[in-house]
Amino acid sequence: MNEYKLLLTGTTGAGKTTAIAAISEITPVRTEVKNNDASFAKATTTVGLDYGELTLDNGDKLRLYGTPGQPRFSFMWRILSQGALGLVVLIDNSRPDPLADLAVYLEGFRGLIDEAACVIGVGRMETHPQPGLDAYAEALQAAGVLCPLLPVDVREQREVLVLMDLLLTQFESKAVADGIPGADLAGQFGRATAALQPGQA
Ligand SMILES: Nc1nc2c(ncn2[C@@H]2O[C@H](COP(=O)(O)OP(=O)(O)OP(=O)(O)O)[C@@H](O)[C@H]2O)c(=O)[nH]1
Ligand SMILES: [Mg+2]
Repeated sequence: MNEYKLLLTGTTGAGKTTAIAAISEITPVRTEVKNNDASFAKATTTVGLDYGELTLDNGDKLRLYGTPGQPRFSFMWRILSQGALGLVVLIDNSRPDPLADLAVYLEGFRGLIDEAACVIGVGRMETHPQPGLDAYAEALQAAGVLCPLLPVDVREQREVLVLMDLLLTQFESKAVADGIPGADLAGQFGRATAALQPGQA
């Protein structure tokens, strides 16, 4: 059995814990505490990490890790990045400067992004359409990062699955380009999750 580690990162409230809970087949391991930071209105925040699992069609396992959101825990980003196959960056478009948030994660996870795969999901675009996806695409290009970018609502299981699928597909393409036989991860993932019902992950 092979195991693959995927990371989700993003600012506090971007939805890392929600996204992992949406697709994990085990009850996610959370390290939530009551939020005492008045700068964001949320009852709980993750201080360590989130962890969830998803078994692929062939029995291989995806291990899903959510990083702590706050930059003061950024020392953990490096630890968690080790051996990861890819990174999902979740952006909350309702924050004051979400493009600056993106820059923080592109910088903080540069090694992983360059060596592995990444996908950017921008949340809350319905209520906060600006900055638009064009601005994000320009920022990615300026940073020399090539990865899929899409709006996402992490409360929707299907949308979280799309993010993961994009990550696995990229990993597969890179493996093939590097002459390594692909593990058909995206296909395994698609078959494993096809029957998932919302809330039944
Ligand atoms: N209204 C609305 N709520 C959203 C949307 N996306 C996410 N949320 C909510 O935003 C909250 C996200 O919280 P978490 O999943 O705890 O965020 P997190 O990234 O784990 O945050 P930290 O652990 O503090 O770093 C949840 O209550 C979601 O339901 C959206 O598009 N619209
Ligand atoms: Mg969290």
